[in-house]
Amino acid sequence: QQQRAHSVAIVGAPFSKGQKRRGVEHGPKAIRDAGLVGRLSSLDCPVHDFGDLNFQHLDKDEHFMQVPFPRTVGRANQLLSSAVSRAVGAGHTCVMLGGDHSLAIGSVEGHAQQCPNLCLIWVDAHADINTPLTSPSGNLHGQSVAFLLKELRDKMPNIPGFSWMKPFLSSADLVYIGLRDVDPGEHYILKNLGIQYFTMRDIDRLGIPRVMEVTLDHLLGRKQRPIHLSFDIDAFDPSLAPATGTPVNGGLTYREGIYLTEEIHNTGLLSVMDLVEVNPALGTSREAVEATAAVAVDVIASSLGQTREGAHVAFQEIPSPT
Ligand code: NNH
Ligand code: MN
Ligand code: MN
Ligand code: MN
Repeated sequence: QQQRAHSVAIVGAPFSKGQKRRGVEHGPKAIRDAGLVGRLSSLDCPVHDFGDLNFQHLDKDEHFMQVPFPRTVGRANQLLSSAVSRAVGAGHTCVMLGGDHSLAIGSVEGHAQQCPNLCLIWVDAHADINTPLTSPSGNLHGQSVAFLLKELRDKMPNIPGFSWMKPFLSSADLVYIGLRDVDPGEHYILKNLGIQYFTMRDIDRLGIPRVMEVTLDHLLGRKQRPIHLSFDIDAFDPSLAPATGTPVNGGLTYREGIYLTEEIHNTGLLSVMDLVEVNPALGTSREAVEATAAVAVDVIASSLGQTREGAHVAFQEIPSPT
């Protein structure tokens, strides 16, 4: 169905300390350079570009267990949380450009301040649900969801830098799409909490239309509520989106990704979207980086109402000659 175009706020989050590869902090610039603002303006959404947040690196930020830069990541997310909360509070649909996926902690938390009944769709090759005790890498971008879930409260140690937030999300209000690289501890958590997830195998078996039907019914079947879409670009196949830190073969096709986001737009309930893990330093060529950023722009535009069918915004009738 056709929805009224909401105003869109863009929040750039140039941050990379949730993982070990530098360069992902240049993601917001790469996505903007690929023409994001122009594309959204042509959808007749008023666009408010809030610019990029200014994150500080904290000195004296020792490892906590295996986790690098906990205070720096915690502080960055606190800043992002208030920016997202402000944007949503002002009535905008918010688009957060990462940066690495640890930023979803602050983005979802800030969204929840305004919309405590939100639900979360996590599109990713990875589940990002390690705790510091299960994580094989220590990296916080692989642990974001564990910070959000009430059910994992007793399994999370007190990580320095995160005392400003408490877990608030129920595992029933989360669906994963695109998984294909899940760590053993993560698999146990997914099964133990009974989380709804669709791996790439599930997409092969069911097809993306059925996956979206079940996803949206699971989250919205009982009651309509705001959607938070957290989209990791590595959900796509590396042939489409090579410029990312942890590519995994066998990802979403372009058409699956666009169908997924069209369906989310059609709910009329998208409230905040993250687009993360575009790393311009990792493409093998300038073309590879530009292709990755272009896919990111397409997925954002599609989430916000760009359709493959077209749209007759500028026409009330078929123009007649003379
Ligand atoms: N699961 C791995 C970890 O915890 C990899 C996470 N990397 C990601 N997640 N890119 O989306 O470190
Ligand atoms: Mn719309
Ligand atoms: Mn991720
Ligand atoms: Mn990922």
